[in-house]
Amino acid sequence: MLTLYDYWRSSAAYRVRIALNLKGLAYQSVLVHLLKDGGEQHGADYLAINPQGLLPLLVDGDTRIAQSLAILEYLEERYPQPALLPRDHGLRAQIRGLALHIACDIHPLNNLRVLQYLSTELGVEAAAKDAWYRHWVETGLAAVEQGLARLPSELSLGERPGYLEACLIPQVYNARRFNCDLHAYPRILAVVERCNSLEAFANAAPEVQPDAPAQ
Ligand SMILES: N[C@@H](CCC(=O)N[C@@H](CS)C(=O)NCC(=O)O)C(=O)O
Repeated sequence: MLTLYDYWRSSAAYRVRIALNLKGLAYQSVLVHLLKDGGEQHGADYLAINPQGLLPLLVDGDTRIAQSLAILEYLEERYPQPALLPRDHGLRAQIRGLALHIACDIHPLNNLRVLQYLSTELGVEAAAKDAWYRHWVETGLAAVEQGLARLPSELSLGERPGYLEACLIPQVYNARRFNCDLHAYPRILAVVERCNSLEAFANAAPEVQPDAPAQ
């Protein structure tokens, strides 16, 4: 049985939940609360299994993997069907490039510890912090929007979503949470609407996770 160290609002863990669901892989969750008692990710118990102190972490037997994209790559190699990436090498690289832009150039500027550092260590006011957040999300998604225009189909696997959508949908979830202006990204919005109507995405959504607060 696969084990995912997870938190309902972690968008990096949300990527992995989507990928697991798309592949039809059952998993059990170990919930790590990112806010309680200063954040359980900083506790000795969690650091002993993931010194990076971040979610997600996937455990598959003796294999323990940190970093959501490393996890997606592992799942793709270890459990190849159904595939998350297309067969064409050029297209695979293009898709990875877009996913990496989300995971390495947008998300890390706005993750919890960065936002906490801005306010608690640097004294950045809430309005300025929100502006910072929106700036990096909106400029990053503008590039993703252009990248989507260069793909041969609306979804990255033709009629199916995969690796790219597993990264994009959580990033848009975050963008909406922070009231980013998304009207200039019609391609992204169309992809989000299609994906969110699918079970694999609906079941990975933050608000339906076991540790999400009651609505
Ligand atoms: N590059 C990492 C990012 C992981 C990450 O930032 N995780 C966040 C939740 S989305 C986290 O654990 N934050 C805890 C913190 O910032 O203290 C990945 O893709 O897995």
